Amino acid sequence: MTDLSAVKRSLASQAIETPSWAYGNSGTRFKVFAQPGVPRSPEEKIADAATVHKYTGVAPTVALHIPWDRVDDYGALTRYAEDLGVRIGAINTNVFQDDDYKLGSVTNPDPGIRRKATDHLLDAIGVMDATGSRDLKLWFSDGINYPGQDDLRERQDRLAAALRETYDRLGDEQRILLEYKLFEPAFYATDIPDWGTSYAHCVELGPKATVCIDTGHHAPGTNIEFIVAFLLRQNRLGAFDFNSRFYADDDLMVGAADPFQLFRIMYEIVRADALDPSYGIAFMLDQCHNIEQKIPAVIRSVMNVQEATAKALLVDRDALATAQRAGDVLEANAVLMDAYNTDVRPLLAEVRADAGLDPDPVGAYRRSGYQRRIEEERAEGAQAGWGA
Ligand SMILES: [Mn+2]
Repeated sequence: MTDLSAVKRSLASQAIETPSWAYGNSGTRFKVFAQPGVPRSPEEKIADAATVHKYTGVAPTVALHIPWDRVDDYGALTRYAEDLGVRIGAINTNVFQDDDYKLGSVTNPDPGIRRKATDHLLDAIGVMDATGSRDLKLWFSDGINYPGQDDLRERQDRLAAALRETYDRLGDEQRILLEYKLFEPAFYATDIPDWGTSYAHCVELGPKATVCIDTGHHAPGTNIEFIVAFLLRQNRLGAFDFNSRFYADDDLMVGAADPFQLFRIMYEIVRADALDPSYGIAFMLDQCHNIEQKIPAVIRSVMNVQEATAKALLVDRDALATAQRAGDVLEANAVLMDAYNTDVRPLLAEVRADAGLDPDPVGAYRRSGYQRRIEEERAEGAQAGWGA
């Protein structure tokens, strides 16, 4: 039997990090549709993130992206966030938007460009020192489009050298989260295409380097929960970038495309007792709300993670273990599916009510008048979320 009060405690203490870029305008290569009320500054992105936390109670940190969220005084920005009831989370680097990076950043054949890219990573650790952030998130667009374009193995050597220099600059409490992506923008070979490549570089670097699983960065049909289980066993799972994919790196709301997959992922987390923030996994969203209203979309995404988590916590692990040991295939599957098929919305409504929150976070946001206020206040000078 599952202990319901323990489930509620776990849900109440869950922490999901939202990304600053989710609040700004975003789009595809074809068009960015501007929305009214989007933030014009890092401070306004943080204010929107604090609003999501206010209505969900489980989104206490916001990830920043440098240079999109560059400010003169990161100490002041940190205090600004704390005054609004949130903290600065992971610092995301950007070595993909400069003309110099056409042939790669840290794997570029030109040592001068590699130096520039690595310096950006080192600068980002300086930002972390000021914000008190634990995590440096590294994603590299590096790769090649044509066979023979560059030397595959030498590019790994260049990558390893840049990662080593960055790792050695980390403080005692700081970590690298090394993300991978199968393809795009490189179409023939990406320098960190999969979790195995990321994992191998992390092992080479040391214990402060861990893998970040972006749920949208896999080939169709990839068993992501297997990757989760494997990395947990190796103590190398540092973070998730949650989102949904139908076709490629679609960055849609987590749980929208495949809520069952999200449940299976969260079950592996629960199975490893790795849900509590003290375990050290950063559960982050990495999404772009191109056509839907942004703040309620982030709230909805947080709720989707909560629902998958609640179902995972409801799995009767004793009954599952018994069925598994007995080799009872159908019963083991049924135990898992019983939990998945439970409607956990009333349970989560109780958890929110217990925390003094409205049981309906999206409804509460819509009734709050916040959207109308930001559309008026930010009528002039809205900035694109994908640029500084
Ligand atoms: Mn990502």
